[in-house]
Amino acid sequence: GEPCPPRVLLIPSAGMGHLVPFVRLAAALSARRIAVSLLAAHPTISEAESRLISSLPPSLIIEFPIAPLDPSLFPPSSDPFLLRMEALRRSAHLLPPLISASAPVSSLIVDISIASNFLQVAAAVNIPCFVLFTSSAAMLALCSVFPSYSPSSGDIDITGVIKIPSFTFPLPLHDPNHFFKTQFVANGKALTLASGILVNTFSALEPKVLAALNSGEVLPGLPPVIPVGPLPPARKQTSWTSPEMRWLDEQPERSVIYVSFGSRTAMSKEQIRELGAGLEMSGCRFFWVMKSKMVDREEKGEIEELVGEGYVKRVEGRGVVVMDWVEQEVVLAHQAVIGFLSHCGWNSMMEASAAGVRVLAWPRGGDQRVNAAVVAASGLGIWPEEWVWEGEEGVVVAEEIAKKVTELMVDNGVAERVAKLAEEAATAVAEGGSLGNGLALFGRKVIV
Ligand code: BUP
Repeated sequence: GEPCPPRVLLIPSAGMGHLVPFVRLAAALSARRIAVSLLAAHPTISEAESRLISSLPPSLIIEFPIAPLDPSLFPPSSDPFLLRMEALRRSAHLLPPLISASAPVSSLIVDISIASNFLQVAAAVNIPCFVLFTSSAAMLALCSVFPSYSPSSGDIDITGVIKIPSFTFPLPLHDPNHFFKTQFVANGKALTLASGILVNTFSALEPKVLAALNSGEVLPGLPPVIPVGPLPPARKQTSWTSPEMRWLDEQPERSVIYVSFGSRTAMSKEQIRELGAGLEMSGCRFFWVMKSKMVDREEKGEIEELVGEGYVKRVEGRGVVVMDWVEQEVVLAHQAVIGFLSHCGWNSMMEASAAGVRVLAWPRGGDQRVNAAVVAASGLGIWPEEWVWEGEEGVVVAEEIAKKVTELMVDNGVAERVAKLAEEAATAVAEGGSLGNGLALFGRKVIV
């Protein structure tokens, strides 16, 4: 029969924060008649990833038989998502035999968190390899310059472009022995091997950094940095419904604050109680996705065991609490939602800017403080910098949470700025915008 057309092989990393943007990119490429396959390693760490992969056409998936890690080399309490990333990164040598067994592959797009070894392997077999950077351009700047950073340098200051205070770095970067630091440095060093770096952001949100990444001011020798954000949802989910969505339908326009800390940030019981009390105290309507375990497979608790007996009844009508997966992009796009109390996972920030929803930033770890700084600088929202972060003792008390939630609701400056950003986000993904242009540029570089 007909020979298979060459495909772009997409190589996502562990966790929904990485899988979701890859699925969106796959849809955006397919819509432009670029054939794609998606590499998947089983079993996934979370149930949510497994469900998302199962919902895709099986013909899209290529199974990746990764090499297991030697657990004795890692601290027993290590984050399972980070361990999986390390296992994926170290399995790059298994790719060439897999590729020669499948349809011809024109190019690779690999997740930044596992990029280093894949970039080297791709160079060895002469296949163009792109990186999908799933976090902010600000984080890309940090990733680019960090390999030459020494702790005595203090804050990173790229004159006239961006300042990245060292207190905002992902915590393990301060620990010389942490394997995340080794990963991060290896990935940063390998960036110059990439044919291009696709970033899920848009120029109106991070204009200076994006320009400086492309002019060589951040790191000379970086390949083209191509903004493709905010990557739109892979499918229209207008039909998604649940009791919470029906509740949302009954709320006044732009009156509800959505509260979620992403797919892998657990919150202590003590902090959950303060947050619950704070939301109640604020008097605002709220939609709260509660999470007390890092991996969803372990989430078995009862809402009231965590937030206190009688809570759900007391806030009835004014607030809902769920301990389940919700279609966040649909919630954020709902007319009743005005604000988002968020950990600042980057996908969440892309969804908030596309929906014109203002953000109260409460970064909890990882890249989230760097992202929160983008939120504050761009006017997408506000960031109380002193709120408790990874590895710190204490809680943010109810009064403080109530005060900031109220502040966010009445902030007219932020309201104006967020509306403008939403317009810019729509332009970026519309016909003739940066998403289409970026993918066209990508296509020209890889297809014959
Ligand atoms: Br929780 C949750 N529904 O209930 P982030 C998350 N999401 O659709 P994270 C839902 O998962 P990293 C839920 O819309 C976003 O696309 C959400 O990614 C979706 O945060 C994604 O925002 C979560 O980047 O990942 O999960 O902490 O650590 O990689 O930032």
